[in-house]
Amino acid sequence: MSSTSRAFNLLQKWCIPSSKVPVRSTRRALGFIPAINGMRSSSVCFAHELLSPTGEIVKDGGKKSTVVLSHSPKAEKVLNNQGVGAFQKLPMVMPAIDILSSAQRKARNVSPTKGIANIAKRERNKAAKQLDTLMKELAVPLRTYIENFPNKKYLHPYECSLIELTFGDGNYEQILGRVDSLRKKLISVGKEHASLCAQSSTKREAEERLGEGLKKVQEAFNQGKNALDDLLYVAKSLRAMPVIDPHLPTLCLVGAPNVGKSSLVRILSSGKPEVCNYPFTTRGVLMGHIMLNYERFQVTDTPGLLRRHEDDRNNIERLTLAVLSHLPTAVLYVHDLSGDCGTSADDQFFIYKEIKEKYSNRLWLDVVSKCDLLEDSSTSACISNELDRYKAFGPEGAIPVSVTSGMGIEELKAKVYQLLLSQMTQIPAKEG
Ligand SMILES: Nc1nc2c(ncn2[C@@H]2O[C@H](COP(=O)(O)OP(=O)(O)OP(=O)(O)O)[C@@H](O)[C@H]2O)c(=O)[nH]1
Ligand SMILES: [Mg+2]
Repeated sequence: MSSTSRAFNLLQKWCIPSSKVPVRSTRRALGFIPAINGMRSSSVCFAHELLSPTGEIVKDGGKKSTVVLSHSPKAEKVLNNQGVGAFQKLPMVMPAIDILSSAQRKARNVSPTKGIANIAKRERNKAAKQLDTLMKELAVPLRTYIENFPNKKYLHPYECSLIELTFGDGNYEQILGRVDSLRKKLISVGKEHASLCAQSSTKREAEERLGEGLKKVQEAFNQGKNALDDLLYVAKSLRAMPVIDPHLPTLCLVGAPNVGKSSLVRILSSGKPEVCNYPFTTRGVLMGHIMLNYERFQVTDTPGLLRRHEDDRNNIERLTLAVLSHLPTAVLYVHDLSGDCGTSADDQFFIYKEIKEKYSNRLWLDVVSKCDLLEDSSTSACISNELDRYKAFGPEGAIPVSVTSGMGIEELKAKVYQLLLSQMTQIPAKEG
């Protein structure tokens, strides 16, 4: 399977919209989603450990420990206190082809240990050292990645959800597992052939065994390098995600698809999400900021929610629920009663009731959008049925707005500001 079709399959498997993935060349897919901010990487707990030439971790005392994605309780505490931000600290993953060519160059430049007069001995010493260098130069970067990509267990729950929803459950760990298998394979093949070289009895035999060893290590690398391409894609996607600071007051726009959420984000904040007249234009969590009276607030745009059972929701919808569930946001719920968005008022009412009940503890504002398209409904003031009232006016207290005519926008801005100020008093201060 070619790299491109493999990358495409991966996108399908992970439910990532391929339209959002710019492909730089036919060889590699690039990341697309701007996202979030994280915690200390696992390097924290390996600060006193050394690398052996083979990329294994050797403790100060010389005892080997396996490369594990775990953290000491102390490191875990550090991680948890830091909140979100881990994705900004991910290691830079080098393309597989660059790792290989750099390792081959370094191996070629290795010279035999000085002072060996015997030609056969010198040659077999050089061959073993070259193979050892190649193996080390390939294995060490891989070990660094495995160590420094965070263990989901210690991530902020929001970041954990982002990984699961973006790449599919278990795929993140699976990719890291494949990188680790590749590392182990390289060490085993490299060691085996370095040992053969070291046992050569003539110069010629050492040269032949070196050639064979270099070939085998390279073959092993090429067989498993897909894992590195996938890890590179994961790193780029995660690093590009918007950074949400849970210690800043945040407004989250929620509603059915195509109701005008992104249009409002553009008017209320510095965020410039795409606006189009079709549902699910917004497929990831996007960010904007509001600066007001020297205070900074965050605004998140989220994918639309459809009327369906929670278990049937797709990963794009679940991103919205992840924001609501794991981040202390205030909600700006958008209702479109104009008939323009594609979700009926009945369905919007149903979704609204469900979300409002689930997140009843949130500070909340309702807006009825696209009011320029609505007829004057003042005659309906005496409606008593809740659903009919909703269809005419939206929920009680909803602000009628229109980004097209500007109606209600100043009132909305003032109320949003008040809401965010109230939210500020509820956010616990940053520790440390
Ligand atoms: N007439 C009118 N059209 C609007 C208004 N606000 C948004 N629209 C249009 O409604 C459509 C959807 O707007 P978006 O802001 O992309 O809606 P969304 O809720 O972010 O959509 P998704 O990201 O797909 O869920 C676009 O064609 C907008 O131009 C408004 O106040 N009046
Ligand atoms: Mg949108």
